[in-house]
Amino acid sequence: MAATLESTSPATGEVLGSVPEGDEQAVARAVEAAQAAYEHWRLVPAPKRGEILFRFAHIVEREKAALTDLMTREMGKVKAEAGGDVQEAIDMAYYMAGEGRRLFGQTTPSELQDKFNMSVRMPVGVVGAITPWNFPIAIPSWKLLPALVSGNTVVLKPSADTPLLGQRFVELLGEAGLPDGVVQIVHGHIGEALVRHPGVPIITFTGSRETGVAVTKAAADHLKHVHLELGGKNAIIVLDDADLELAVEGIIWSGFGTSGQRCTAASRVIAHAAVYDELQSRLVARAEQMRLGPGWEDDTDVGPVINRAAVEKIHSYTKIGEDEGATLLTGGEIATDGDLAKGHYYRPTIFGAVDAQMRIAQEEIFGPTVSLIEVHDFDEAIRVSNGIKYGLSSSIFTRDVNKAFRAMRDLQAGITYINAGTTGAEVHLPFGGTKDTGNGHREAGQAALDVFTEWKSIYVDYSGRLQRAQIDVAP
Ligand code: UN1
Repeated sequence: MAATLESTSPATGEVLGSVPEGDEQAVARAVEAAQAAYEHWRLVPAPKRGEILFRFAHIVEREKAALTDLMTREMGKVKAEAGGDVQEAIDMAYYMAGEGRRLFGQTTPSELQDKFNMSVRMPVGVVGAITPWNFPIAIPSWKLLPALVSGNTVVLKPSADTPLLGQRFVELLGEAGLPDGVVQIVHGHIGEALVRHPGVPIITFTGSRETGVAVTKAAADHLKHVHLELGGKNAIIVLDDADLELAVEGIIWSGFGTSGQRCTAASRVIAHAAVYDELQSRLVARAEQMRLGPGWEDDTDVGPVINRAAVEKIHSYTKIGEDEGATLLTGGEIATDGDLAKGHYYRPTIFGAVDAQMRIAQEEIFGPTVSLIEVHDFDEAIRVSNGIKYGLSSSIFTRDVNKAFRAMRDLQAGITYINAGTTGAEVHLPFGGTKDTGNGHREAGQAALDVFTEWKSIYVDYSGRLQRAQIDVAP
């Protein structure tokens, strides 16, 4: 009997369904089919490819409520956030559909007479897309839609924690009119087989730093293009002139939204000494009011975390923080009251008196744990914010326009928010990070096309004679 992969709800442990589990042979078959499909897909005019994405956007809009509900069950995030995740895919589909009529290259003058120069974006072939569970509809859209509109075909490996959403995503692309074979899906723990397959010239991966390094090494033998979106240890700076209530809202949303399981989550708060105490007490009060529960219930503020291993990892960091001498202000425990015991719930956790070098302030926890760090001036705040290996998102709350602009210049991160938390990226701007958050590429916006295309420069000589560049130029 063929192996299957079960999907269970992190909210209740209930089995939601299953999908066929792939192995190395399944990867090989998927790549072969995607290679065959590439030969005709690359020739479909880009505006036509875009029209399919446009129809996909409509279909996902129609399916938004159902996908949102499934996401609250399979991944666990609360209804409003699950709806946002689906909306992000709709937005990306409309945006990339439009790219079908742009995909702009450059035309330039030639240094020679009767010669025409231009550059065009070329598709590359089969893209291997490895997507995480935390944005199970949005992130596949970030990867697949720019890859497809550019003329590539794709083998998608969604997270083993959210296979049903991955499956649904691909089914809806089919319904939108994507030709057979253009997108393949393989489930299970087959990421390495996909990364090593010689027929897959591009790998796009979102996940941990450690896996990102392994992906890069495995892809090196075939000199693959590798796009990585890795971790974060994002900070919100709160200066002494900040609107404190607004800062509290931003921290609660960015720190505990999606139960802290966003690459862009705020896991550090860097507060000026003049507002530190007040901020701390307001944050603790707010965190303690948050209601844990299944994402589909209207009054749930914080949903479950993804699985048992995640809850254990998060809890191990609570112990690490206590051992390091930080003050556990609230939370710090697995929630098991009533029906919560059936799922994987962790209480919103805040540590005070955190030193910037502690492990809880340096390592990605990927859960609802926020560390408060006190600083004494703007320069120290920037130094602390930058004093980590990652560089994804960053934020500052201040009413001083000069400090805001200095922060925009000096924060070492791919994203900076002014007077907003660290989450909330929009699809038409580049998304990604500096330092160990990635390898210099960006998703979303025009920048995504750079991951999925290669430039070709074309020279057309209509002079009817040999014209040698650099030599036969007019004096
Ligand atoms: C992620 O956490 O991997 O800006 C993506 C945000 C979301 C996307 C997060 N729009 O937080």
